[in-house]
Amino acid sequence: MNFESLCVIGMGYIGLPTASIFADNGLHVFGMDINKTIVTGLNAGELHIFEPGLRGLVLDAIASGRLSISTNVVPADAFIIAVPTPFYEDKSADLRAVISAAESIVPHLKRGNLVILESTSPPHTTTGVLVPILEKSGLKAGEDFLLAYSPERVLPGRILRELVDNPRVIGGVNRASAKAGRDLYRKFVKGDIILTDATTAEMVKLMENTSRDINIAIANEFAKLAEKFDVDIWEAISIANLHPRIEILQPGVGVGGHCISVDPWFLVEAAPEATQLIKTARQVNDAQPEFVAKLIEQAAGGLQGKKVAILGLSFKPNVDDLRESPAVELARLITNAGAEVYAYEPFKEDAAIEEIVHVGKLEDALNDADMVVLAVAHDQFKDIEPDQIRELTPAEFVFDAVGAWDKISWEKAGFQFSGLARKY
Ligand code: SAJ
Repeated sequence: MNFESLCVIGMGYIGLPTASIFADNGLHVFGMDINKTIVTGLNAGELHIFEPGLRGLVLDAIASGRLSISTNVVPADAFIIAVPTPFYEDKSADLRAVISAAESIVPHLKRGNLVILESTSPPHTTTGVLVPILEKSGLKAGEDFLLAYSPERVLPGRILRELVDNPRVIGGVNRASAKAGRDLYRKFVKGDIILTDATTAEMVKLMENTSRDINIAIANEFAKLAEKFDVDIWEAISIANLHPRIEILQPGVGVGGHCISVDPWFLVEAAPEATQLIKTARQVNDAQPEFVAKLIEQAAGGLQGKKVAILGLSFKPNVDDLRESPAVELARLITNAGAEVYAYEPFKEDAAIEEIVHVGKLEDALNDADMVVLAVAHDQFKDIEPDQIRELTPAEFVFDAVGAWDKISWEKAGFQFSGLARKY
């Protein structure tokens, strides 16, 4: 099938790069977002998200006339839904954005169109939720129009490269739909394109993120054991990983972001009787900020009245995304323990977070601190020289929650150094 025009619904971390790459590869792309501020900003060349290389790509696509962004869904040969699927308080999937995106397509849907859902969704969302909505158009899915699920699987921080190079799964409601999806994504995807059915593709995505969550949970549990047995977890993991069939991930402050800390719950909700391990792993990772906060409290000999500089608030290194961030949770817990927290997040200097004083400069976090906590291993923090920090702060204690700093150098610079399961 040949596609000339495309409407991408949702201009977030996935929709915006996807729309821009399609435009860069010759399609006429209409980007749509319900948020007027985001749309106005993008049209003025201001991106609401940071991702390496994205700004230039978006600006070029707009300047070329092949990408236009508005608050309206418009008729096109194909539609991609790339909206968030968060969860409710009770951890059940909140599909409101997916549902309203599908509803907004209905008036524009024509015979021969292709609709793709990219948002991570519980099993059966494509067949059970999207089909009935889209068929309100009077057209039949798989016959009059084509419908597929194709999960995004890119890593924040490497989105532009991974969109092109990663293998892509396309699950159609029938074979013709999957093949049409392949024709669309072939415009830019260099990795393998694997065709399957829609529910398998939904499961694949959830299995990937769930298995990563479980692997991080075991690393976090190993860190707890290492604390108990006075072992340096970073050394222990590096030795264990020399085994040819072992690849233990890194412990840390916990698991955040909009994907891994959310997606496993979709499986737990869909099949509570079959997901004990998945649920426990989620609970282990959710409890990690509290575990780390206790270690920090011990290291500081109590937090009441202490001034604590927290370096990093994003959910992982080198990104600006604060969603579900365990570092933010850690900052809150330290505040609740009686400390005055000054947090610095270089990728989001203007972040406003309830209960936490967020400063725009590293110096402002450090200049009065009793303790410095490294919560996110941003490259620029990893490269910090302890001697330089010594000049900027009177702090006595340093706590490295992410295994990034060299204990001996910090001690040489006159700090009392400790960290998550650190001995060396
Ligand atoms: N983390 C650890 N230890 C590790 C690795 C990660 O504590 O060894 C933490 C991170 O700090 C972060 C969280 O886990 O808080 C998740 O980070 P991540 O880098 O593992 O993953 P995300 O959420 O940025 O992206 C994941 C990716 N999924 C997999 O690697 C299986 C990505 O490919 C998906 O596209 C993305 O979820 C998504 O959108 O679903």
